[in-house]
Amino acid sequence: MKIPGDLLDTIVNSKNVAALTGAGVSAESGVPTFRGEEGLWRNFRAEGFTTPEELATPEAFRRDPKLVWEWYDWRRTLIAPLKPNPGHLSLAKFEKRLKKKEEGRFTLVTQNVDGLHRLAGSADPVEMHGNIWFTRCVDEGTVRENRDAPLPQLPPLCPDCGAMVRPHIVWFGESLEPSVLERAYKAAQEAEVFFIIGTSAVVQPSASLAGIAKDAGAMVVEINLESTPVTSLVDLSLKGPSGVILPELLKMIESA
Ligand code: BV8
Repeated sequence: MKIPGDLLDTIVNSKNVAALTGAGVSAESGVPTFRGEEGLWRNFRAEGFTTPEELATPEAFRRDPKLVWEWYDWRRTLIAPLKPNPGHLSLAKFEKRLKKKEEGRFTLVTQNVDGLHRLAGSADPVEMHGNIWFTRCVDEGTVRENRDAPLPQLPPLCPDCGAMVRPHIVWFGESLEPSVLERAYKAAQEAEVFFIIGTSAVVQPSASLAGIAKDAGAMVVEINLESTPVTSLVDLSLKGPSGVILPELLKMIESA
């Protein structure tokens, strides 16, 4: 993998780094992406819904909570045995390495809900779209971790009040938690180097983070199999699987 010397120096000497990841980072762990050929949006057929993108909405949940839970239960059961791949692990190692530097900061912002960054050792990922292993009571709002896969009952009920619980996930048309958004914007505005990895960069507001980082003076690096709507604004575009590129990049940084 070739990286121009000046760009590599910037990465090696940076003290404040942020990364935004998408489903592509988990693809090599076996987690289906959303929009690819094998993507989730194509391979889950449910009568009455043309695309799963319609399933990931509060309207769908109001209309047919059992069906929406069948989709999430299917995904949870699929990803439960899966492990972080070298891409996740390299990001966790990079974070630890940076934090050893004086004033070193690394913020991992992810659109992924699979929890694999945490499993890989990332300390405190900003989970923009929530986490598939957490549920939220529709009445009390209580958030609980629940790793039953498959779930014994669909839809699952709140153990306290008996109301239905929903996935603790941000659906289309729902606003992201303000505190989560604030952390993500701050990370993009303050980063010296901003990585955007394994995302089709179509979902807002996550997709706007690369432009915010760029406008704030960061060097932006994209890692993806293909070009995306942000490729034209990045300083460095590394084409290939993140599970191969990230370990190689980390080796170059460590031996620089
Ligand atoms: C909101 C559900 C305020 C949970 C998800 C402004 C402009 C236009 C539209 C909007 C806008 N603001 C808001 C919207 C509407 C909407 C939106 O963005 N729509 C898009 C589709 C146009 N946004 C929202 O509704 C957001 N809310 O903004 O609130 C508001 C409220 C009301 C009205 C307006 C505004 C909420 C967004 C969250 C939605 N929830 N998921 C779930 O079940 O997961 S988003 C869904 O897509 C996933 O969560 C996923 O995280 C996300 C992004 O997908 P990617 O991660 O990028 O995955 P994808 O498959 O698309 O791409 C994979 C990429 O990896 C590809 O590029 C591929 O090449 C690459 N790849 C594959 N393998 C590898 C690889 N790369 C490297 N290595 C590999 N091995």
